[in-house]
Amino acid sequence: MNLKQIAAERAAEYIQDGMKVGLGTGSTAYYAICKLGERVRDGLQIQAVATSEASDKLAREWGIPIIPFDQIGRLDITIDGADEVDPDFNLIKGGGGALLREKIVAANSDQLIVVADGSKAVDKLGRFPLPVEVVPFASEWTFKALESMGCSPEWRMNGDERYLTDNGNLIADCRMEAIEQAPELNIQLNMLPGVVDNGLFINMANIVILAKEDGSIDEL
Ligand code: ABF
Repeated sequence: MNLKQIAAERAAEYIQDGMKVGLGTGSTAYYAICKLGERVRDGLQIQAVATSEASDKLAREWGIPIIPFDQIGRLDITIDGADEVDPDFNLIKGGGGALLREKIVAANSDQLIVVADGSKAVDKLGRFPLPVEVVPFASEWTFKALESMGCSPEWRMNGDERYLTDNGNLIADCRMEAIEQAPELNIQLNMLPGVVDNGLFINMANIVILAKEDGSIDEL
């Protein structure tokens, strides 16, 4: 079993009958969805919402009941991956492009369980480029505003085209190297009119499950 799978399958043990569950996105969340799918086939009764089209499709293939977000109500637990986790459990997410739905689903959950291999733990956020979701209208204006803030943005590309999120927006990956004041930056970025949201998840994670090289688990 690889490290991502070890962390994800441990998180899946938190899910019990009758729970409403948020399904994350990415290669670690993938294993959590598969494990939950196996358990659903064995009789586990849950309802779920997915944070991306890809996770929605995977969950449906496993027979996990997917409910529209506006009909499911408050979620008990969301299991999702991360690109970086700092000692305060603040996160960078969105390397997979699903940060907006991930943040909405996490905000509507009693608990957010973050699953990752140990390499995602950092002392300070920012080495991983911070994804910022930008509406297409006036996107060059927004890009310049990000530059003026010192964020060093680069448009995420998909071949020759700009990458589009599941919501039809663009992503500017901001190469910050080290983020000194993540809570403040989160607010400043989201105050820019063309920014829909950014990949800083501040005070949102409740439990972090990191699988380490030796196969042991840090459950924090
Ligand atoms: C999602 O998947 C994202 O927020 C994050 O960008 C990514 C983590 O990737 P992986 O689990 O594939 O390493 O959770």
